[in-house]
Amino acid sequence: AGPPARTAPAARQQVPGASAEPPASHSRAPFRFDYERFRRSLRHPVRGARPAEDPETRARRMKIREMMKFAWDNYKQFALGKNELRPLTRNGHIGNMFGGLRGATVIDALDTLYIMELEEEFQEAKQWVEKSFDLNVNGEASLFEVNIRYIGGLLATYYLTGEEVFKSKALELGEKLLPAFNTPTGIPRGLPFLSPCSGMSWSWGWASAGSSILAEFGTLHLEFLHLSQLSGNPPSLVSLCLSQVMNIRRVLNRVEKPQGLYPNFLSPVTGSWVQHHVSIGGLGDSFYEYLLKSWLMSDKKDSEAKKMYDDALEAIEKHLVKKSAGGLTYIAEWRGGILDHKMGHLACFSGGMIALGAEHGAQDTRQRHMELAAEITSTCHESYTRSDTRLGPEAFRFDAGSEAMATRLGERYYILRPEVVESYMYLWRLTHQPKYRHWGWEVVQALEKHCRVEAGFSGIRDVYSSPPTHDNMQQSFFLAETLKYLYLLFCEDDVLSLEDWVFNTEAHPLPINHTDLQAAAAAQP
Ligand code: DMJ
Repeated sequence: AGPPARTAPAARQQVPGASAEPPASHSRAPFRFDYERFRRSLRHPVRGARPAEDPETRARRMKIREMMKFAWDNYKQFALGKNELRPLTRNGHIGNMFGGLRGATVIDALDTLYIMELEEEFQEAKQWVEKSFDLNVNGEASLFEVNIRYIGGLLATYYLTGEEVFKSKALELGEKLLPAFNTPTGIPRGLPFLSPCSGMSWSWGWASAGSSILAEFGTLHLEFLHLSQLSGNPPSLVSLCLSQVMNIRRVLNRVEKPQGLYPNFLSPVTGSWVQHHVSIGGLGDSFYEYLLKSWLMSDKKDSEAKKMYDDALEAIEKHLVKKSAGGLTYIAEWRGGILDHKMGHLACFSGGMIALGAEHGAQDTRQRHMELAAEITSTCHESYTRSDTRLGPEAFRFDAGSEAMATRLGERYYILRPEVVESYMYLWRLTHQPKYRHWGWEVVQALEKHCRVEAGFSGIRDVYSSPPTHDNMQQSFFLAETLKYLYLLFCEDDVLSLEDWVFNTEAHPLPINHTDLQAAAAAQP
């Protein structure tokens, strides 16, 4: 076993339906999460009402549902139980991200199938989880990827359906991730070793493995809070682990931040930054997202998270937000004080995040942040419209005469990523400006034209080349995120309402804790 926890447990936060009392001792009656009470506390029906609606919007939504069915059916036929589908060679891909776990596409697809009311397909996925999802596996896994895809997907499906199997698998898997936190600072290492025997059996390889990544150790809070509360009383290993997740913020608050910015690499041994690379795209992205969403998920009680988000955004606005010669607003990267005028596709999620923060933010910053969010989303749209395929590259630049286009060969690919349509979905919900639906529909058409192949959807190697060459990979996040956000863009606002749910960084919805409504729900028989 690794070293013991180094910090006192942090103050517990609540999730809807959970007991108001922290599980302080083993002698209390066992805790049971009251699912019915949780459902009563939601402000909107999960799949929403369908009033008379514009037939074109409905037809577009149904088209996206058909794309989901096509992606799922092909995965099921050629790759069920593998992590992803290879649609050209019609077989499965396993990869090495999930440490022996299988079925990433099943778990990532579950809640999308449910939301789209693809009932038969949802049952197929559920059956696979019940009969074939094996947690007795060996191997080094990415803590971040297992958390956002597997734990997030299982938790969301439990909250949507109330089916116990999803909760118990999430809790069991959560315990297997705990060895990651056994480091001198409590900042987890990125690659814990999953073992069939015990969650505490692990490799010490981390000691030399270098630094932990901001977006990885900063993207645990939402899921671990829910795991902890669902595991209840007596405290399980997972619930004890929440104190470690809370400790991450303490380490981050202590360490000095250059110009108020958060570099992407931190040593889990010393708790100091390893190098000064700052990015709101890859390596940094979901850290900022989880600060804002932790506050929202706590029904705006977690003021520490909100302050950290506000301070970080202020520093980003001051040092990283730039305008190109052609008038496009973008967020640059920062390397030890020098700007790299590049935006990754991953950074395009920030339009949606900043809009969501603006909607709930202080009066004096609301309009400015909403404008910034709209400008960034528009720049990301430009990165799509400036390509021959109308899909955006992995990274685009604003230097040497270039505007919102990839300049390096290695940055021209598109792997079915969701971030741009994610921002369209938030901007649509928060402004109802028709352009966001138009832009989303452009993406649907481009996906159909360039990424749909005979047996599924594939990423492409060069967005500037039409017809493109395919990469033979249907990523699991295409089903979890890209298609879900597109579908929601053409839904009424009460389908997975932003008043009831926050989306984890893999688009798996987790419920907001409505303290006011909980009391009312508890009072009902
Ligand atoms: C997803 O797994 C998540 O959105 C993550 O936060 C970033 N990368 C992919 C999609 O691009």
